[in-house]
Amino acid sequence: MSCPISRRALLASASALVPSARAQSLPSAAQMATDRHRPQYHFLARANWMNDPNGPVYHKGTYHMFFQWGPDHPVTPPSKRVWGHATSTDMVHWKHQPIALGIEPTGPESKGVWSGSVVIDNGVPTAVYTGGAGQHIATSDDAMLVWKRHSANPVLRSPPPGMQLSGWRDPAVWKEADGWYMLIGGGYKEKFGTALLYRSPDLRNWEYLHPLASGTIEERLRPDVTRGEDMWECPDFFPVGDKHVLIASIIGFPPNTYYTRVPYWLGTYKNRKFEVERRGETDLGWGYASRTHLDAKGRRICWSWIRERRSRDATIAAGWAGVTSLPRVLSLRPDGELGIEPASELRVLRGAHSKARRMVIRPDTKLSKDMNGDAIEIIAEFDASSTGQYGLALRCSPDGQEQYRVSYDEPSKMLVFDRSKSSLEKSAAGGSPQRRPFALAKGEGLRLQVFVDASVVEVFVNGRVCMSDRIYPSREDSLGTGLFASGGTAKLRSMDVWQMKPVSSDRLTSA
Ligand code: DQQ
Repeated sequence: MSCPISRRALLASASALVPSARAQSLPSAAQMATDRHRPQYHFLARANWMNDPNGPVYHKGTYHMFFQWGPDHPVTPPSKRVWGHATSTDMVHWKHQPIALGIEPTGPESKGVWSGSVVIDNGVPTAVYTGGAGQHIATSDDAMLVWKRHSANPVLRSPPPGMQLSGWRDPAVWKEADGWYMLIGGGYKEKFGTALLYRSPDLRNWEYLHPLASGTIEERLRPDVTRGEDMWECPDFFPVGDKHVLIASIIGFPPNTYYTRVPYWLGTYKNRKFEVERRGETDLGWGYASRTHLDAKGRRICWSWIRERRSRDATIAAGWAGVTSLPRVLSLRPDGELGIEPASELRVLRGAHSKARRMVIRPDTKLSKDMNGDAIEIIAEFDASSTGQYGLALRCSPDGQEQYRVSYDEPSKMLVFDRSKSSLEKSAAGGSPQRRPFALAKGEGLRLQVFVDASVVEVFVNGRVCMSDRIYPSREDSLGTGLFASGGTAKLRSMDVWQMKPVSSDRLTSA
């Protein structure tokens, strides 16, 4: 199916590819291309603000990534949000495309185009999303470059009658034998978040069924959480093995003011009811608004928005904000837990390789200079017999004043992510170390798979959890990689480091 392109859509797309007048006082693409905090192999917008991944989908040999983009400014507001678009054949190398869904001159979509999904409806790519207010749909052809909004938008105008909600947005859509199903994220005012289940024969007419889950499951599964918090954003729901997984991004009290966690709940889905059996986190750090899709091999791929952790002024000066995580493969592990691992496609980026084998880790172990870098992948395996606290020091300055630490504290069975010394620039570092419970099974050694990419650190631990963080070392020579240990005897079994190749010549600042 092909859609005629309107004059307005053409203008919107063209202006998206040229910095707007408003953005001209901000850094140029050439400046951003030399910005050492801007990643080399993570997907990110050409410039300005980016947040949630929207409607990632694999269709006819191409991966499409839509995303919340504020094309006019590095922070929002002032920038309104539209659907940016990029395509890839391998989930690693991306090409920016014109805006898919831009701001409308009037109506609810004049305020912004918010999050949602893309499904293929009888061969027709169809976006289902929150358009400023209410749930909207738009259709496209196989290239997904030009989208046509449905004339009856919003196809769903308001929450179920009588429900007092603190939010109602970010539809996730899937197909079952008897039709389309959709979750909309919401929150019972002053109580807890929820994900409301709807059904439709045609993606246009929706019938509300019931909440698939709500914050009360948090209270039941995690005694330390007393309420499900304010609102569940960006829900997602999908099968993994013979189980189902629900994801929500929880924004907390006071209403809608701070992002908290992105838990997943794993359980059994039967007769439109979801019986939760376990919970976990899709990201222990600064990932948010996780969205999933099936890839060419039928694997479930999860993407998250990795937020900035520097001041608003520094963000504006940089001219860009927000990064998309690496593609993460979700699976059901034999032990019943959800597995989270980086997609093997990323190996294509591996360049020069260096390795270390078997050593007792000293308090401050220097490694070969070949392992240094700010665009590297590390796989470090430690002996199961290791005791005390041990781990990796990343982006270290030669004198150790700047460094980021990832470690395991064996006595307390905690993973520790410590950015307190990651930058001498006080507003870009700090925060007490994050400590997250993580128990190794008997005989199980710690395995850290770490991706460092300029200001991004992504850590995968034993294929069971991951964590993303942001760091902004002030010194250009903060490139060292090291090992450290204290309070016990820790042994490294093996460590492999690859220098990673950039995915573009200009840090993805152009098409
Ligand atoms: N961001 C979107 C909302 C969503 C929130 C708008 C989550 O639809 O609830 O950019 O980051």
